[in-house]
Amino acid sequence: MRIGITCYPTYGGSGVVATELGIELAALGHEVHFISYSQPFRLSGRDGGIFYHEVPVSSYPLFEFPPYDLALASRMAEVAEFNELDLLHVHYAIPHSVSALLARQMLATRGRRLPFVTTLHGTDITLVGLDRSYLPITRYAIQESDGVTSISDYLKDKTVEDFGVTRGIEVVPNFVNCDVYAPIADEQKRAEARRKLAAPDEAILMHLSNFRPVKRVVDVVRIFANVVRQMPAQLVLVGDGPDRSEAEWLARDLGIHARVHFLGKQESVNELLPLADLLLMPSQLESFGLAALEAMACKVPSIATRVGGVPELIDDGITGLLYPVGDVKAMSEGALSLLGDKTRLEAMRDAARKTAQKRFCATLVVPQYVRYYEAVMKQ
Ligand code: GMT
Repeated sequence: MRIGITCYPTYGGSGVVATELGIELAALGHEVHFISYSQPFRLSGRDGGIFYHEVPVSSYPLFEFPPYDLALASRMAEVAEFNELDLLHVHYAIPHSVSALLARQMLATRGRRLPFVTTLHGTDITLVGLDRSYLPITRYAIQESDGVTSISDYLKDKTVEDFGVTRGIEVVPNFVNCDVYAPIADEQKRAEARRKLAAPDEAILMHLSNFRPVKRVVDVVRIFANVVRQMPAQLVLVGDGPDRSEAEWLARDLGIHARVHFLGKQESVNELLPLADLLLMPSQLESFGLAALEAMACKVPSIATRVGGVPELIDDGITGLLYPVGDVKAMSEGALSLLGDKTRLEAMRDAARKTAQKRFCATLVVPQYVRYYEAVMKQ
C-alpha cells in the first residue's frame, strides 16, 4: 500500500506512535509518506521506504494566525495525487482529520478516491476537543472519517459519550518494538551503564514525558523526595515542556537537586529506560500511557495513576502499581516497598516485559492497522 501519515512531529505520544507505525509499515514493504510541518523526530535511522513532505505555511501581514490546516489539506491532496496514495492516516483529530476531509473532497472533484483513517490519541478528545470552539468541527470530522481508531477502550467510550459519535470506532492499542525497546540482558553491562547515572547501591527512578501540566511532574519530584529520604536513589527526568522549571525549582527547594537530573529531550529513550528500576507516571490523565509501555518492554514497571486507559495497560500489583491521582504519599510508599523487596521487584520486571511482548508488540498490533486499512479501502 501507499500510505500518507500526518501527525504532530514534535515530542508527543501521538507523534511517536505515528512515526513508529510508519517505520514498521515501511519495514513490511509498504510505502509511507509523512506529511507534516517538520520531520517527525524519531524518523532518523530506520527509515528506508519512507518519504517526508513538508507543509509550507506562508505568513502574510493579514494572517494573524497562518492557516496551517488549509496548507496541510492542500499538501495532503497534492502528495496523494503525485504519489498515488491509497489512504491517509491522520493521528490526533484536531486539525488533521479536518484537513484530511478537505483533501478527500478536493480529490473527489478530480475523480480520485482518498479514504482517510483518524486515530484518536487522548487530549484531542479529552481536552482540546471539548473546547466549544473545536467540538462541532472535531465531531464532524470524526463522524465523516472513512475509519476511526482509538488507542484504548477508555478513549473509545469517552468519544462516544462526550461527542455523541455514532459511527464505529476500532480499538487498536499503542504498541512498542520489543527488539528496539528491550532490557539489557547482560547484568554486568547494565550495571556499568547504570554507573553513569547512579552509584551501585542507588536506585534509579525515571520519568519520561512532555512536562505538560497533565503529567504532574511536580508529583514526580515529591515522590522522589520521599523515596530518597529512606534510601539512596537518583531521579532521571527525560523530556521537556512547560512544567520543567517548576519541577527544577521544587527539587532545589527540597534540597534534593543534586540527585535530580533533567536530561531534556532525548532521541534514544530506548537506551535510557532499561537503566531504571522504576518509572514514575503520576499523570492526571492518560488515555493509554505510551511511556509506561516503552518502560515495560525494557523490563521496568511503573508507579502510576489509575486513570483513563492506564488499567488496560498495567495490571495493578502485577506489572506495576496504580494509585489515585495526587496521592503522593501512597505512590512514595509503593515505590519504597517495591524497591525494598528485590524478589517482588524482579517478578514485576519479568511480568512487565512479558505483557509488552504478549499484548503490545509491534508485530502483533501493526497488522491490526494493516487489516483495518484494507477494510476501509474496500468500503
Ligand atoms: O499526553 C501526551 O504526552 C501527548 C499526547 C499526544 O497525543 O501526543 O498523548 C496521548 O497519546 C499518547 C499516544 O497514543 C498516549 O499514550 C497518551 O496517554 C495520550 N495522553 C493523554 O491522554 C493525556
